[in-house]
Amino acid sequence: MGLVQKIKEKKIRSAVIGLGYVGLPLAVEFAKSGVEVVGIDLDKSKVDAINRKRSYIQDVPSSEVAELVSKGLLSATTAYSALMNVDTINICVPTPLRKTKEPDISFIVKSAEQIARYLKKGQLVILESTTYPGTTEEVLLPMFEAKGLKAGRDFYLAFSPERVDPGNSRYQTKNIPKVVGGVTPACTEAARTLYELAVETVHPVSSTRVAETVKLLENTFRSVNIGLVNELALMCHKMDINVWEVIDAAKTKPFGFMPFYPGPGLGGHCIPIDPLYLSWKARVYGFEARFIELAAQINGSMPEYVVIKVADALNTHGKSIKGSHILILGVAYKKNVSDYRESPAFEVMEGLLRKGARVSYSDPYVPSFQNTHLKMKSEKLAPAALKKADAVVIITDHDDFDHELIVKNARLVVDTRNAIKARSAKVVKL
Ligand code: SAJ
Repeated sequence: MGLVQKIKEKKIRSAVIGLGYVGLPLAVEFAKSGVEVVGIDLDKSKVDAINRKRSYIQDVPSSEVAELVSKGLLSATTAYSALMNVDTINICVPTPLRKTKEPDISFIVKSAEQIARYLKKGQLVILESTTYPGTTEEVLLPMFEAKGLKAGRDFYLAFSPERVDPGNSRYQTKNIPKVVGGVTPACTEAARTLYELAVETVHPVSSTRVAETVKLLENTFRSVNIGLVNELALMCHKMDINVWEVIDAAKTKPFGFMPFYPGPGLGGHCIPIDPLYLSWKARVYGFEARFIELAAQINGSMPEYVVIKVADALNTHGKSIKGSHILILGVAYKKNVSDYRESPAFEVMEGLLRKGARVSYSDPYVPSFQNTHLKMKSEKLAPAALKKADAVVIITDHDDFDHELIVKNARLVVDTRNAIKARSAKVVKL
């Protein structure tokens, strides 16, 4: 029986490499469809948690993991040798940037090296990690065909961008349309058949390169539009126009407009990074992706702009940053999440500290953090903490923040998210 038929009859075993916010939900969806899934991760604590029927991902209930593990439909291991006994393999590993702002696909390569060791006829490999166009066919394909196997004939190889949005209760793995492109039509068909077991809508495209580029367009679209409104905010400040009022009015247009909002910078592990994968590859072809680079520059300049706004606001109170105590509200990279990767809050804090300020923070989602330059604990957001600060800076507008308490007790508020709706002389907007 061919692989496509085996998939249709669910007579397959599947592996998911990388059990993070993408891999674990995907493994659970495949297992819920009735397929036996083995998760592979280098992190033994993740592997142990799953085998002990516990989830560590906000969007995956432990009850689901427990039920699937009890039924023998889900297990986890650190041993790549598990790849010998599976029919399909999904790669869901991180793709960060190097310090040089160049793509770091080392996690993909390490996974592919392990897959190549065990690759055999009839297997399907799908890369999901966000990466530059060409990765699947220029990096993975040669590694797999080096064994003498031929893609599309002996094994199948495809790319399918992950679209997981952590914390999004409306859109989860099952109901987010899945784009998929194979090295050959037979590869696309095999990958499409697999996803149709677990995902409501599958959208096949003609190649892996198209599928790789789809994801980068989606996130570059956000980065460039955020850069546009950040530049608009800088312009409106110069012209003494309320940019927030402008955007709120513009979004009354029922078609042809999508609101984005200025902010203290671009955080997270997608939007600041994905567009640079695209511009890096374009440069290899001698093409300068100017929109992407300009957006990255503007978005990257926002933390420093916030520091200037704080200095100007303190100045109106006859104070300098030097010697002032500044309370930062919110260090997560966006509202209502605990993830603080690439958060602009840290650049703002470091900018203030360099100018001689004393800095503390309060974030109900981040009890403490440590990164290369800073190690701090969150303060409880109480009147005393607000009163003792010379300035309070809202960096992340968590819904949990009590705006009345803040405005009542703070001496000065720099609001970079337009979180405070009530008009107040002590609130300065971005
Ligand atoms: N941001 C702004 N202004 C905006 C929107 C976002 O300054 O108008 C900032 C956020 O504060 C954050 C950064 O940009 O620091 C990224 O925010 P985001 O809303 O794009 O959220 P992410 O990074 O979680 O993006 C993810 C992406 N999902 C995937 O890559 C699968 C993105 O494609 C989603 O559209 C986005 O979630 C979403 O809509 O929540």
